[in-house]
Amino acid sequence: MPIIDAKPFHYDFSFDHVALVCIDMQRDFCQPGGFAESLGDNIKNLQPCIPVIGKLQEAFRKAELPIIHTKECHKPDLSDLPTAKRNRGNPKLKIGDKGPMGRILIDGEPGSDFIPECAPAQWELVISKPGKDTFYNTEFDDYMKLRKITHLVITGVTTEVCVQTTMRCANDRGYDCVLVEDGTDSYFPEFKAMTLKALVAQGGIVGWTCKSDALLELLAKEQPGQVSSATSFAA
Ligand code: C5J
Repeated sequence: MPIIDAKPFHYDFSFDHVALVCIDMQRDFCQPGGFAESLGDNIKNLQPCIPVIGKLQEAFRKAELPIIHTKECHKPDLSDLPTAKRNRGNPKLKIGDKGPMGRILIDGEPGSDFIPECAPAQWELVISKPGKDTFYNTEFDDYMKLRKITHLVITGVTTEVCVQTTMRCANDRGYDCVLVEDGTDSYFPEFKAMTLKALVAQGGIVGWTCKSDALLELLAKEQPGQVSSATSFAA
């Protein structure tokens, strides 16, 4: 049983039942001219986690372990976009408006696509989600159950919004989640710090946090093909 150093205590899992989840590594959140900038957020604060997530993806792929990518986006006709969400914060450009990277947070537009450093491989599962919670109105839970995934290694942006929401909702559904501390970022570093603390408080009330090195060192010992092919997402 693989075990890694984590907070509030060690995290153990089986390679047959674990997946890497990469949340919303999209141009609209991480690059200039997207949704984040239209809300006045400083995208510089999201840059540190990008190479870390890239390394974790490489290691999970090499070990033939599943990776799931989410993207927060809406249908072009906005039928899955609540008016309250569209108007919240009175941004310069609202969801669905045309910006420098196409229509803001609309599925299929360049801005809603993944940044190249963290892009999915062709065979990896991509979940388009209309909310902050990856389970809301998506097939995520069905896929995880079908593949008997019980342990989620969570990365992505932003820590206290889609990442935290997804981890809490996963915890309520019985998943054991570890959030990678250097594999997540927020526009507000103080929110990131508080979220990391809150998740592991009270004996891991929501789950665990760990450093990427702990996972990378473990995975470096794994040879491709040693782990079960039952978790492969190849079509
Ligand atoms: C936000 C997200 N921050 N992916 N979305 O609106 O956290």
